[in-house]
Amino acid sequence: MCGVVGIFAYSPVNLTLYDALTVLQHRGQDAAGIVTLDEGNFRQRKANGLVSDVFQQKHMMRLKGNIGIGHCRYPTAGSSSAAEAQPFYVNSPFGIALAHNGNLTNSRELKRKCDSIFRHVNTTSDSEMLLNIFAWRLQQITKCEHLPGAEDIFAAIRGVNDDISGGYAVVSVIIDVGLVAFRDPFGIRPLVLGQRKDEEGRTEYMVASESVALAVCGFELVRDIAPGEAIFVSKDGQLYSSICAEHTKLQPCLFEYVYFARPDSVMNGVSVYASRVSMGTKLAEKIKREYADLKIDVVIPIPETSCDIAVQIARILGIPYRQGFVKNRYIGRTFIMPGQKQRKKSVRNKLNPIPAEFKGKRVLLVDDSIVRGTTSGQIVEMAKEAGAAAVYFASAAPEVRHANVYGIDMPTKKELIAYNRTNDEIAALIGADALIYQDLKDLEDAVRAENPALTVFEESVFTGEYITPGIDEEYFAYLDQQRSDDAKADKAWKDSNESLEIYNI
Ligand code: PIN
Repeated sequence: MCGVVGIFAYSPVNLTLYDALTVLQHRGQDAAGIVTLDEGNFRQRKANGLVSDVFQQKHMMRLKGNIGIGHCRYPTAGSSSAAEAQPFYVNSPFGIALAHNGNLTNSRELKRKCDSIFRHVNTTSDSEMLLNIFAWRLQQITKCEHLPGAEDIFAAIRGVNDDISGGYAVVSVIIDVGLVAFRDPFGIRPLVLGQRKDEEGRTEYMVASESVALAVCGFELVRDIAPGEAIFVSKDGQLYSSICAEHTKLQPCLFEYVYFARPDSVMNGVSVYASRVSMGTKLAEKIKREYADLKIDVVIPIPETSCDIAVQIARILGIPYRQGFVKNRYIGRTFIMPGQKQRKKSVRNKLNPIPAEFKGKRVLLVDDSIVRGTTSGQIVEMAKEAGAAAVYFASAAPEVRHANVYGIDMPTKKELIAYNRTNDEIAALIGADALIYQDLKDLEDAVRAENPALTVFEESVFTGEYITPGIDEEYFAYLDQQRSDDAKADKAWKDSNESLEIYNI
């Protein structure tokens, strides 16, 4: 996952972009970047690391200008090198910088297309390809005879949407032109629009992956960018919008609600927090219905996404809720670390049990999801070592059995614990005395409770049904080769030996 932000204002945007990226940090902790537009020139800073590490005062001072975009990265396709930190930049046909959240599933085709139109891409990043396709489309439309206006930009994005496939939320700035943002035709990846008034009453605009970034930066949420919609804020502050895809249908990623988004965000008209509370309600009802004979003494969340879910389960079951694990908040999300060995070690570093909450008790551990099951297994082991008499495990998401191709970095299918396994087999592998998964319909209903118009979701990790074309065995073979732990370890090694760092100020 990644976080994106774009701001048009009448005063410098560097600090607001920085604040927004800090608030979106949970979406990616691998690299961060900002590009601002300073009187006909781009200013850029990007590097590997957390937002607070990447931007020092000297960088902030140089990031001048009233329009800019920002990105924080969690690598999905491509590698995690500094050269692939976003935004990317091209100087032809105009100065264009672009950053994106998501994954393009036809990146191999796009690479061939870039070669055929003589646009050189310097990295394996699908974002760099996307930028070059966008630039090429703008070039076709304007013939390099004039700067693009709103209609030219929308026509170019219509072309881009024909060329690319996958899940994407894009922000871009064009020198002397303005700020551009667009979302894929299914609205798989999130993108919201906000506005605020400056001291003179002029309207300033912000787009971001999550509404929490708007709230923290003093912008009010106007609406979600619609599926296939593009918006353009011209350099003189006019907002234009257009649906730039022929067939659009809102089918947002269900997993955003399960785990990725911050609870204080509102996505597609649904409070993420409220959806998680509803997930707890649904799961508790299932436990009452189908696991009535389980004797549970205490409900313990595996912090922290699942806390909101577990409180509700405890309330509905009428069983005490206890924070039995203490989380070291200075260690990053274990899920987000590359390479299996590092992941294993960091679970123990990150969570520590309070023995009194476990000793002699039958505990119900609650997590948002079980992906590989490695951390779940270690946590069950910790609970038993702390003296639990029985350990039951509840997951707020159903069995994750299929790879994600739209920008959530899940392991390959074979590395998923639920792949080709029954509930009993999974329970045995993680060492749980009972394992309760949320039903998919309940998860959908939990999210749609606040917005009944959300009839369908992108939920391929649970169903194996992919909503864009070309997701076939051949594509999975390619993904497997990109995403396996071995491939990641290899990439990490190469990246650590890399010396190429371009465009940094
Ligand atoms: C962690 C959220 N959540 C915990 C992410 C672990 C799957 N994992 C997905 C569970 S946090 S595993 O609350 O945001 O810190 O199944 O792959 O072992």
